[in-house]
Amino acid sequence: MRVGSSESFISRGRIVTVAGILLAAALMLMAVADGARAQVLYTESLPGGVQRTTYRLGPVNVTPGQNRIAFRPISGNSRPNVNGWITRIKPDLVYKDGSIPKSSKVMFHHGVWINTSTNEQFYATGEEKTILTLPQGFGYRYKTNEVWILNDMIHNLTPEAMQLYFEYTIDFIPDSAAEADDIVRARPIWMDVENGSIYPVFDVWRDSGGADGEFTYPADATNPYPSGNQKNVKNIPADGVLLGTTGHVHTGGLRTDLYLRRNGATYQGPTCPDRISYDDQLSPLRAKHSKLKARISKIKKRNKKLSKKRKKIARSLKHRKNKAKAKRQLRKIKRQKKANSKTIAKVNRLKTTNKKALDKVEAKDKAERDRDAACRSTQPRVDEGNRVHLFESTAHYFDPRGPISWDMAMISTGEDWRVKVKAGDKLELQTTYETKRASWPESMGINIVYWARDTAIAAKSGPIDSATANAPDPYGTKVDNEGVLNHPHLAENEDYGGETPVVGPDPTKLPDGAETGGPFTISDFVYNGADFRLPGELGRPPVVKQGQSFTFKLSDYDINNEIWHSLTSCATPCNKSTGISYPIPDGKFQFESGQMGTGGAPTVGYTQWSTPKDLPKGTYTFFCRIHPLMRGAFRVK
Ligand SMILES: [Cu+2]
Repeated sequence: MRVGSSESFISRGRIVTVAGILLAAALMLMAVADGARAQVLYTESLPGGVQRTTYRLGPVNVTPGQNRIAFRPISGNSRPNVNGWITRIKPDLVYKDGSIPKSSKVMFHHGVWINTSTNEQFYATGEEKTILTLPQGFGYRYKTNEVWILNDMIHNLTPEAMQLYFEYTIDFIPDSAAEADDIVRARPIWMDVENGSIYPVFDVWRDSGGADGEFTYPADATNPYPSGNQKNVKNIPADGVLLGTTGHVHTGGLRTDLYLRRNGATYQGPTCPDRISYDDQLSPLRAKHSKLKARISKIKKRNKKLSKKRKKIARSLKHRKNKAKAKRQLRKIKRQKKANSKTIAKVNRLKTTNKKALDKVEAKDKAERDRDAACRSTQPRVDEGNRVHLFESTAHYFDPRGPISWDMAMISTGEDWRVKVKAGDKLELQTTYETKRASWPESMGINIVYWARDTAIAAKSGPIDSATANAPDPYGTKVDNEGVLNHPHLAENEDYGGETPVVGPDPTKLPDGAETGGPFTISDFVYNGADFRLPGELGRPPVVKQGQSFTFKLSDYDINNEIWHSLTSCATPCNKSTGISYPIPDGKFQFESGQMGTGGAPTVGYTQWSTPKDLPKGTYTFFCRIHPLMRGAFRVK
């Protein structure tokens, strides 16, 4: 990992408690300039007493290049106007005419729906646009007198200002509907590997983690929780049943894994018969096989030598004085070769016999291993003593280039996923990112887990569905299953980039620019003095001698207008078209400035940054993670 000269980049996370977040939210509410007026767009009646209503919140005046965390009230007009039950929420971010912007232009980076009356973060979505669907018969309790706040982050990747609206569809069963009596109260548990932070991120560096090219947080992190507080763990406060969950990861993310720990619990499931080991039979057969093989090749080598010797003698036969002696030698070689060939044939027969025996035992061994694996795949995965695996929420990438883009959806638990839990149980979350392709700064790992207390289930007037009634103990029955895709491919993600026309020439082929390390000022979405998109001499990479660094700073305009930028190394030439999966942080030599800016998350708190001094000679390309259209280059000589 290589980061620049500013130490604070590593420890920039501002840690606050949930109460702190709510206080910050209340303070920022006063500062929200955007009117939070909403419209009810349309509403329809579905079976089961469900009203499906689409609301709008906005307009939101999105400033050029913004990547800002905001808190805004979700007023009475933009949510149900009677008490009842929420069973589904589907999010979007739209233009005034209802069309959805391309993800390569503007992204709904995060949206967290906070109920400050109950202290619950009950719904969250990000670029992956997760839809919350509670299982049939369960609902999130809603009252008109509660205070709702939307904590959102709209990421404008372009220099253009725009007006957008949050648009979301809520399925709702009003208390007046007969079906409302039968709804069981479902509650959210916010699981987050960096829980408690207003901007709960961690950095993933290329080639970090395991040899498998994966980095798991917190397991693979060095000292992830210095305060000793296991942020990725939450207590279950009462006996109940888990109902469903979906993960949230950023680009590069592969999955989240949800676990449960119960003090003193051990594996209680059906046991698989011990695997029969064939090692005692296999090892002598394998040893014999390689020994015989070695013996054959040794004799073959000897024969080759003899052939060479024979040829040499035969060639020189004319000139020899003692022809008889030479002929004797030739006859002797012939005899030796013949004897060797005989030995080879004999050893080969032994080898064949042995190989047959070996194949037989190997087939038995494989069958036994397969049987054992198949049996174990039906058992709960209990590790580290009492930690049992509950669900893997996999990131499914539609992007043909793989896990490097936002063209993805998470795998959610299926309709029948249920887990019986007890008061005092602990949920634990971890998340895994790929580390072969690139670095992934500012990553997240979050799951909202919905559950119902046993008391709420018992209070239900109607019959309980069989999945809930028979919710299995995770130590006795395997509960993790394949799950279901949260949503299909979304058209707004079809702008991958990485193609021609290029945004500028190949900077590695440009002549040297000015001999200076700056400071270079970033303004108007240009790395002035080091931006290879500029024409002619202006676009030539600046040069320093090895051991020196380049310094970049934000313009006063950008600082004042909260236009934050990064310098993130990308693989040369880094000059292809901009899209949701190009460029990515895949520079051969990694450097990363962090999100330069001030005023708290998501910025690093400084506005000037210098490149590492240990850059090897060469031409380096970089881009801005916030505005990937920005590209720059410099050269070390
Ligand atoms: Cu930028």
